[in-house]
Amino acid sequence: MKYKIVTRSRVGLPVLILGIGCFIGSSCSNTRQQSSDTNTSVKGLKYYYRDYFTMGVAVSPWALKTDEAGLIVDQFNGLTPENAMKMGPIHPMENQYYWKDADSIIAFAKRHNMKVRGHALVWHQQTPDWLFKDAEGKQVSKEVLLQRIKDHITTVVQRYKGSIYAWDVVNEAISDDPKEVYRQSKFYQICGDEFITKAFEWAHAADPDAVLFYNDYNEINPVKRAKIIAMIKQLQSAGVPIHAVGLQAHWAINEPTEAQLDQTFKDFIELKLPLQITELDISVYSKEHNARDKKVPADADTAYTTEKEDLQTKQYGMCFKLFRKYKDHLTGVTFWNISDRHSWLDDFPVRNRKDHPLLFNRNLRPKKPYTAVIDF
Ligand code: 9MR
Repeated sequence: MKYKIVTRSRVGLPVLILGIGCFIGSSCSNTRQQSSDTNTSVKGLKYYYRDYFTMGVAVSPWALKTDEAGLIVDQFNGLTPENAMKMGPIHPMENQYYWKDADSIIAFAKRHNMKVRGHALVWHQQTPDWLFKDAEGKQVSKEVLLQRIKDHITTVVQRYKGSIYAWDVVNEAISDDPKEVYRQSKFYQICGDEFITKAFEWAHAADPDAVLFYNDYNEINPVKRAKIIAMIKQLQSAGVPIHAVGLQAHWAINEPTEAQLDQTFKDFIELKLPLQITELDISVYSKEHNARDKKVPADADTAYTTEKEDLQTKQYGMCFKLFRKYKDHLTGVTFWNISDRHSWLDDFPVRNRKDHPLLFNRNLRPKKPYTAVIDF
C-alpha cells in the first residue's frame, strides 16, 4: 500500500507527503510537527492500531526535550521509562530517592494523555550498591533484604498510584541455562524464590488498581518459555496477584520464525492472562545472545543496506500480522527506544556496533518496515 500522511508545517499549513520514498531518505524537507500539540493530524502508529492495542515506546527524560518528543506524541499513546524507574537510578541510597527523571516522564505522559508502564520494581541489573550490604559491607540476611524490597516497592508504587496503570514487578527472574529454573541473582541467592511472591503481594497492597506483570526475554525459546509459564502457573495457584505477562521481544531479522512466534502466543495464552509485547526491537544482525567485542570483518559493516531493510521489513510485517491475530490477548506493544539515533543494541551484543532496530531512522523518518506495520 502506498499511504499518505498529513503533517503540519511549523506555520500550520497541512503538508501532504505521498508514497513511502519520501519518508525513508533524508532528502525531504522536515515538515513533521515537532511541537507537543496532541491535536495533530498525523496518522501515527496509535491511529492505525487504535482498535488493537496501546502503542508504546521506552524513553529517557532527555529524549522528551528533543525533537523526538514531537514524533512520540504523533505516533505513540504509551510510555515506559527506559531506565528512570529502575532501582539504582530511583533509589540510589537507602534513605534517598531520586524522583526528578521519573516525575518528568509522568508529567509528559499526563500532558499528552499517554499511559505509563512502570519498569521495573525488582531486577537483578541496575541495583544500587547499598541494597545487598549492611553497614560493615557484609551481605544482608534474607529478612533484611525482603524488608528493603518491601520498602522500595511500597514507596515507589504509592508515589505513582493513579499515574501508572501497569508495573513490571519482577523482571527476568528465570534462568537462560536449560539446567536451571531461577536465575542465580543476588535476590535469589539470598531470598530463594520467595522474593517473587512477596514483590507481587507488596506491589498489589501499594496500588490495588495497578496491573502487575511478570516480564522476561527470550520467551520465544521453548525451554525458557516452559519455565516462565510453569512459574506463573505456580504463582497463580498460590493466589499471588500476578495479572499479566510481558514478552520483551528483543528479536532480530532471523528470529523468531512465524511458526515459533505463533507457538509462543499459543503457549502463553493458556495462562489466561493478558499479554503485552513490552520491549520490541528487531536487530538487523543475526541474533546473538552474549556480549562480545568486534571480531570478524562483517562486524565493521554497519550500513543499513537494502538487504537489511528488506529483511527487517519482512520480519516487522510478520510480527505485527501475528500481533493482530492475537489482539484479543494482547493489550499493548512497546518499542524499546524511539528511533535509530540511539538504541541499547548499538552496544549489544557487539560492543560499539551500530544497529538500526526501530521503525524510524536517525532523521526521525518512518523507515520501510514502518509501512509493513501499518499496511493491513
Ligand atoms: O535499554 C536499557 C539500557 O539503557 C540500560 O543500560 C540497560 C541496563 O542493563 O537496560 C536496558 O534495558 C533493559 C530492560 O530494562 C530490561 N530488559 C532488557 C533491556 C535491554 O538490556
